[in-house]
Amino acid sequence: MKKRSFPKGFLWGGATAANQFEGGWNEGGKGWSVSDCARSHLDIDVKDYKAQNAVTSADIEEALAHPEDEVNYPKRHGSDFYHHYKEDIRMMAEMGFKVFRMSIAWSRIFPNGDDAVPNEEGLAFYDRVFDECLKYGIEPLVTMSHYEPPLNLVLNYRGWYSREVIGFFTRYVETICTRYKDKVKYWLTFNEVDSMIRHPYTTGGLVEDRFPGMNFEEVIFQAMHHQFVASALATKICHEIIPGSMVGCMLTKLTYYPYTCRPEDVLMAQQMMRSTYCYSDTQVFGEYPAYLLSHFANNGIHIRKEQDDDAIMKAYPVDFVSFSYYHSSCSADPKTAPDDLDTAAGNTITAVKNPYLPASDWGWQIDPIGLRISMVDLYDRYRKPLFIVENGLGAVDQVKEDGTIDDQYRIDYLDAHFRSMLDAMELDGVECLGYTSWGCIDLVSESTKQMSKRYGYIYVDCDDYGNGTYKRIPKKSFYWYKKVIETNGSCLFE
Ligand code: BGP
Repeated sequence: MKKRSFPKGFLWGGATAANQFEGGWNEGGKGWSVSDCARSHLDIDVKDYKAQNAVTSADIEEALAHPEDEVNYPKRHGSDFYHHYKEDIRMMAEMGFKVFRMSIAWSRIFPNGDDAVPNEEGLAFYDRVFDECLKYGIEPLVTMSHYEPPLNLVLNYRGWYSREVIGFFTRYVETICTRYKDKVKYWLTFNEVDSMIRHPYTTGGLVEDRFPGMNFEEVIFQAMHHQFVASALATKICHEIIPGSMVGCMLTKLTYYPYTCRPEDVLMAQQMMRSTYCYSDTQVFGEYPAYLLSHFANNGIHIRKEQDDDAIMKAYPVDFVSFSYYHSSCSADPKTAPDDLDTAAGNTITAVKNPYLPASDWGWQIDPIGLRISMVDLYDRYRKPLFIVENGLGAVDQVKEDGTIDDQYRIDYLDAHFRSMLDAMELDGVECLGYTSWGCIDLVSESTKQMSKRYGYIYVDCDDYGNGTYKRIPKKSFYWYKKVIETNGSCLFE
């Protein structure tokens, strides 16, 4: 019997993001980004995402007043990739990575976002990083904006609500595509474009108290519109400057199951799935889906557009659909469901708990079959190649006496998800370009700002307070993933 393996050329790798991994936050000419003001709240329940991610103008003032504080602002140091990039990329090459997903910190290139000229030191840093990758035959997969808008755009333009930010973004995109046209061919525009609705500050640079008396949902959708236009223009620019380049959108794949077969719960699950699909629909089909327009009409949301916006969005849709998948969730119609249903945490969401699934230490419900369901759904919906750019298990890892780290639980999670991924490709006909494990090297959690929520194949000696040597230690999963890549997945079926 033919041994199962992934298609030839499948892009195995790992994923990071500057705001959580890079560090060097105030070095090399980099300006403040929104994430440099994202304080950790280790005293707040990790499942209370609203509290974890709420940022006010006062919070920003507090952060600005303490540029020396890297304890309460862990994203400022991340895993210090800025000073460890050669070693990190060498270790990725040791695992056999074909692709490395990372983001460029916008404020390292345009420190204030509205600068007339780019910061050469910033451009040179990423030149060195991409050269290291290509030295080992690793393709960079670059996210143009991953929770890193320059803070100045928040303070003086009210973030993506301002139409001018489209121009600042396209200037940034023109700069990085021109500079790296011979080094980077895979690009993503905005990380989890849908997340602006859940954390408008991190994704859109929107601070509610700067919009007094305004309908904040309308503010968010206006900012989202500007990002949709900017994403289409970024796709156009990238294709023009880098022939053969591929540009993807990036979606938080939140997969919901109806809690019961009661039609109300089935409808609820469908509506919840649409609450993220509406953003990828817009970037793939180049127009707002009817149900989002209905939502606008039924909720008095009016989007200001300029004359060419619709034509631009229609003319430059994305080439592939990338997404993050960590867990699945249940949903039930509150009007008919019992009011004592257990809840479960998820990726910046809280949902109804699925009694059939185990959960991670952070309450995210582990569901490898859900990955196959998600891939089939997305491929059937869009008929464009997929790319899984985030998946993994956030867990507490312990360094044993002998200096090793036995993360068999992470191997088990990934093994099951890889099998499911291959089922979707081999049995359901889904086209998937590649897979990059989230946090392939331990980094700062987006939602809780913890280092202790570790995802990596490589451990970083740093705790939730920034204490440590930042030494890198391969975990048991490092050697397992190396074998998976070497055998293109066939070792999973031995
Ligand atoms: C996704 C983000 C990543 C990463 C991931 C894991 O939404 O794109 O940046 O943070 O979630 O979430 P967390 O870091 O909260 O565990």
